[in-house]
Amino acid sequence: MTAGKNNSNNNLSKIISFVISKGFQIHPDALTLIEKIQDNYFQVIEEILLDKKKKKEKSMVIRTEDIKNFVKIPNYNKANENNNYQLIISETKTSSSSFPSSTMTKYDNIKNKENETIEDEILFSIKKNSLNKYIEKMDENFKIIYDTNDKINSSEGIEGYTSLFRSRYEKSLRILSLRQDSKRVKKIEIIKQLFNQSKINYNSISKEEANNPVFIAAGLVMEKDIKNNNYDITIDDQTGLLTATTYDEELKKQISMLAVDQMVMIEFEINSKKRKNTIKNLFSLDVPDRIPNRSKSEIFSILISDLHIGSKFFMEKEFQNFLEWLNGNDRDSKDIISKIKYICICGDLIDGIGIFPNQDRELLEKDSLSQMDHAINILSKIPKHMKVFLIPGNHDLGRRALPQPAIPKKYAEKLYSLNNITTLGNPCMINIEGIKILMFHGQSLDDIIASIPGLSYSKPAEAMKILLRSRHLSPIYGQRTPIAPEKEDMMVIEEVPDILHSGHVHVIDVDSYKGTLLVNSGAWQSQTPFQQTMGITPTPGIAIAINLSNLKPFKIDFNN
Ligand code: D5M
Ligand code: FE
Ligand code: ZN
Repeated sequence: MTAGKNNSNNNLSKIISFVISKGFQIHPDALTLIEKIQDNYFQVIEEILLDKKKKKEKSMVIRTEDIKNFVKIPNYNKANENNNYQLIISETKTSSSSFPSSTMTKYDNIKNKENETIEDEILFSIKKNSLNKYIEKMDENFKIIYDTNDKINSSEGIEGYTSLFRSRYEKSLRILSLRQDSKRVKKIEIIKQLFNQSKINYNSISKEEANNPVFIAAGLVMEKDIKNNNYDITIDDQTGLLTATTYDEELKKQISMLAVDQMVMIEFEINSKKRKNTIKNLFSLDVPDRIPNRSKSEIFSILISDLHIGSKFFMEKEFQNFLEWLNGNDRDSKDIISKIKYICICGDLIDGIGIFPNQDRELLEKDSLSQMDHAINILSKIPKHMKVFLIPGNHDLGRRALPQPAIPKKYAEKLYSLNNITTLGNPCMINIEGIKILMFHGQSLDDIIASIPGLSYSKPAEAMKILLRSRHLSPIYGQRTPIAPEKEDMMVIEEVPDILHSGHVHVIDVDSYKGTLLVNSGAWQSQTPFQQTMGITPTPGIAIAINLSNLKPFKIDFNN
């Protein structure tokens, strides 16, 4: 080990000890970041802790956002983040972005931001400090990138929604700013001032702009209006509203795929005679084409969701088959079982009560706490060396509105005593073995399937693509998906995942989009009378296993 590395380990140890001595913890990512500040770590940490105390924050963890809010860190500014982004894009151009099995060797060149040597350094210093919690986490090689549970702090009323949408707009604008053409984006208010629809203000507009009045505006979609031959779209960018029109078939199709309230960038030409703004181009945020991360060794994660324990339709026998399989040594799948280290459960663990009218007719257990006991009993049969990540769905205990906090401890004491289970909020992002998994139960998929032509319950991964394209997990506001008036919009997909895992729809579907693997992990509940009337045909009793070394998915069927 070099002298530099030793120094660095020393510093990291000191930072950890200092933070712990103050009764706090520090997220490994935050540790990496703070180490980049040359000399004033302790001052920065003191200030962050003081600020946390002032704000009466519940979380006792220092995270990267805390540090970014406080200092300008050398070598870790936006430009640097963009470089990583660029690197990923350019690598992607040379290889396929579908499932990587056949192009594996090409992946070796890509430096994984999460896997750089700094992690070894942290591990070393943490071990030296014998901080059991961290050792446990690092040995298992997982990190929680973000957990909405830590940030939930619902504000009330209209005030809350105003700041929620402002936050959505600002985060979306930050994502847009990675595009070259976004430099031309002008505020709607300014465009209106410059070009007053009827007369041009030649003092404030360049000659070129006056002769060729093409502008770009970016805002959240307010309204989409299909006329006979044309399609009107209205956007809001916090400074004003702008309506633009198109007769072009391709653009019309593009508009039909946009969700109301998602961010969009419109290039349009002003025709003052006709008093019309004609759309020339339309861009949604989307995700860049990229090559996903992969684990160094062959490790598997199981993805499941929607058990609905307590429902008459919970397929307990099939789920027991699954548990036996996990615990046993089935000869055909021995190779996989021995390599399973993680299980992600994407919500609707129990069926709950009062979730929809007359639900009690469909319940075997009519008390959600006893359903939860039953569920804990079942989860305790998962082998203890497998790490379980559990998020809530719309049937679970706790708040219903998104983002949802983790299943509250007060309803599930025993769940919290199972050491291999980590309960997280919905949505959340974890990093296991270098793979970023965005877990989201999928409540908004109902709204997306209902409002975007061509989508159906039989192919939920198609609807999941809309989430990635709009860079938002619940783009449409005001339909069936309840959204809480949080100050910050935590549903914006700021960081592009390697895997997007959802459930809710009860139909297994696997696909990929620009390098991200999309998994809807089905259910363990057979068709309910309601689903029958809706024409939803679930595909229950199947688990998805992902080989994290190449993101290859496998369906494992436990129906007999
Ligand atoms: O939802 C399972 C699927 O069935 C999901 O796509 C919604 C749909 N569903 C279920 N119950 C209802 C009601 N009452 N109204 C509309 N749509 C429904 P899950 O969350 O598992 O119940
Ligand atoms: Fe469900
Ligand atoms: Zn659900």
